[in-house]
Amino acid sequence: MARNTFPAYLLLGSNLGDRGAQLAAARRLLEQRAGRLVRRSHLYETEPWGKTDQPAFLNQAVLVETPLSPKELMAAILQIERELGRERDEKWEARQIDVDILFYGDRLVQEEGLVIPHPRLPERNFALVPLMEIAAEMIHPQLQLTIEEIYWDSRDPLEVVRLDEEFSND
Ligand code: PH2
Ligand code: MG
Ligand code: MG
Repeated sequence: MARNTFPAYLLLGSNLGDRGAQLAAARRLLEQRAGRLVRRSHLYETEPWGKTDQPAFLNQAVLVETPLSPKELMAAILQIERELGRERDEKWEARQIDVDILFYGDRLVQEEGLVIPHPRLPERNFALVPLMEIAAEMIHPQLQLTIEEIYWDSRDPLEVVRLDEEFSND
């Protein structure tokens, strides 16, 4: 019998090494371990948010239909990040790969090390713009606004540039 699955919206990011290849590797491993990747945005080149003296990021939003619980999904993500060479040092340091859970259906999760929906989403165009491409009408379960409306309210000035299909690595 097929297990129930849940729609998890993830944001992939990389600003060290071969950024496009690392995002592609993360998508492959997510598909193998977390569930079917049913939607994905274009890649976006984004100015670094928070700690600004670091290289530009590539970011991408994806939708995974996952049978995993939020905790299991987070564990799978941490393992994938480790395998792709991520070393966790300082907060917001440059990284080969970062995979953040933005939404897990309309579930609210507040645990040590895992808060869903992602609390900083409304302040971050590098997440809102890719997510808007695949889920503009989705309603944020706490804010009761669509992703598009949250983006209209965003005051983040940083630039987010959509790349052409040919940069997508597959
Ligand atoms: N991730 C961060 C901090 N800053 N800036 C951009 N443009 N893209 C990111 O993915 C990003 C960031 C923390 O994870
Ligand atoms: Mg992050
Ligand atoms: Mg992260």
